[in-house]
Amino acid sequence: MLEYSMLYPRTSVSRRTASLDGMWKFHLDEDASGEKSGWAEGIPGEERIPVPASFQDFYTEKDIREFTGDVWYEKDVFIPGEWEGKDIFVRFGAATHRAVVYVNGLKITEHEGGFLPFCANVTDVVRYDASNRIVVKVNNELTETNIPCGTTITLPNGKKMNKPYFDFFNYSGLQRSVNLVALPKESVFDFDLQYELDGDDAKVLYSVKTTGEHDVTLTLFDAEGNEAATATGKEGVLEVKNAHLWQVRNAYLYRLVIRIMDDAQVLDEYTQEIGIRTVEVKDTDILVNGKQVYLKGFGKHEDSDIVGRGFNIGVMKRDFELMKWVGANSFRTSHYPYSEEIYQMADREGFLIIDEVPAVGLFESMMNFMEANTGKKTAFFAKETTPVLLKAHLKAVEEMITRDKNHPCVIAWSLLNEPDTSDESAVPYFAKVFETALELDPQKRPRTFTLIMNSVPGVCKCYQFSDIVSLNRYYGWYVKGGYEMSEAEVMFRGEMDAWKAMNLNKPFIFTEYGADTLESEHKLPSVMWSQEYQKEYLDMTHQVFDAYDFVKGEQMWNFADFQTTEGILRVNGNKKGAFTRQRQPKDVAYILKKRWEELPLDYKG
Ligand code: CKU
Repeated sequence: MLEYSMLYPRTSVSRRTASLDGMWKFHLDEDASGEKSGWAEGIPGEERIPVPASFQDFYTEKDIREFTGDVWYEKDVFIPGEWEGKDIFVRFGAATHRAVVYVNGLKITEHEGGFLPFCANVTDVVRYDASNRIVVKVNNELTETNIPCGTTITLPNGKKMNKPYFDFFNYSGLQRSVNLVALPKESVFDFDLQYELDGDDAKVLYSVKTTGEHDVTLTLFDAEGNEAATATGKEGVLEVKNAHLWQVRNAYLYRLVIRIMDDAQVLDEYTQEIGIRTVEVKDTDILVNGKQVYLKGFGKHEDSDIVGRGFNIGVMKRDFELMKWVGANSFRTSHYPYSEEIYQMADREGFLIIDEVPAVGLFESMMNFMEANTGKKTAFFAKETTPVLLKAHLKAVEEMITRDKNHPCVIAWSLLNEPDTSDESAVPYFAKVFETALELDPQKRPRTFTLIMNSVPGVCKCYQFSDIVSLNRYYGWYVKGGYEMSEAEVMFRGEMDAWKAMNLNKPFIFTEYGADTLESEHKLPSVMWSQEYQKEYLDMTHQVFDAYDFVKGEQMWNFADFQTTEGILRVNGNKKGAFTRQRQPKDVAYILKKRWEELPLDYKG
């Protein structure tokens, strides 16, 4: 069991929350001397920075944008006297990639992994009706023993630099909301839900974990606020008559209220919106509520101007409006679990999410796919340090599933993105990751990982672990682009025929396909990088999808242009977006809109 509850912070009769978002003091620690210099008690200077946000894109100095090492944040917070007697936590939505938290000068906790929440239990150190100082040291170095993978070098001038093994800018800092949370001594710690549909009715099988011995009661309210079911006991069943199902792009949310009772007294109350729906894979179908669904959508990023990877509520809203406009019904949280608010919105809007753990870069070098066809022998999982990486990976899987398991929008777990699967050493690693996810998920959702371009039949040693086989394919871009596109199509069909011949009896989806396209470039006839070429590339690729019955979904790379490390393959970022980074459509968005509005939800069903 995790040390602290992953439940989203909410105020109720028994719970209090206070947002700590806003301006925080900020300082770079160029020579990693913060602790020695007493920064745990307070950081020097008067610089202030917004939270949540990546720290990189506010400043005009390149040394700040590229800064690799420790950055320190500080905020003084007043803790009300009425909270005395409760358990007090500082909850971080995420700190990228690792953090140490000090409160009133004392070290309280540390956390490894930059995309999942953690809490500092400060009950024993806070001063009530007084100001308390929170200081956080955040470190953004990349290693091969934590996810996402990369390395950190020191330049001859003494400055450190990140070398990601992945294709997105190493944004970091306090990129998600920070909350102060007060919980009663006896509180709801976690809960699990499973669904069974029975004609018009549904059963919600539940189990609740609390920090004490008192009994719990559950009440389910429908969207009008009427009571739909009740139950008592830490484990049991909510019987819902004439259940309204949560459907794709037609969501219905119930409100679940969990109470810990001491006779008539409510010791704790926690409320969450839930959706009644089932998910399963059967033969080559993905079924939601027993009905076939075809996935249409994107691989996304949390990425926007100025705030970088910082959660931005306005960008979230715009992204959902664009996804609805273009006729999408799903997205993958490439390449890390996103901010919790995004899942809440997907629950409400009826989008399907493939939830991805930050296991990206498990293949040396960022442009690994450029080497993929050179025949170079690689064995990422045969390193001496692999057991350390696996431990961090499993912990992230546990945190992600615990955090996200009760969202109806989450229909599958993506456990790795484009790992090196060409060597046998990957097999035991995959076995452990896939088995752990199955154990942890009460709903036993389908598991997948995305296959890099050279993970083809005969090479990939790990596709058998996937319940849904997810392919990232760039025939016509990284392979045989431009005037050789017809040859790309032949190769693409060749690969698909090979998968077909294997008769895996599993659904296949495309989790990536795309072509870099500059919004400024138009050219007739097309050239690579022009808007015309992106359309031709998509048309060819879609024709191949349509030719294979076992292909049950398409998520284009990428929803929008996004920032990457600078280099000769990227023009100020990855430009494969259907939309620009400012969320305006490229021409191709209209092609997608036409196609996706025409394709029925049960396409190929
Ligand atoms: C994307 C084999 C392709 C790997 N894929 C990963 C993703 O993060 C990249 O942005 C490729 C790309 O090259 O656009």
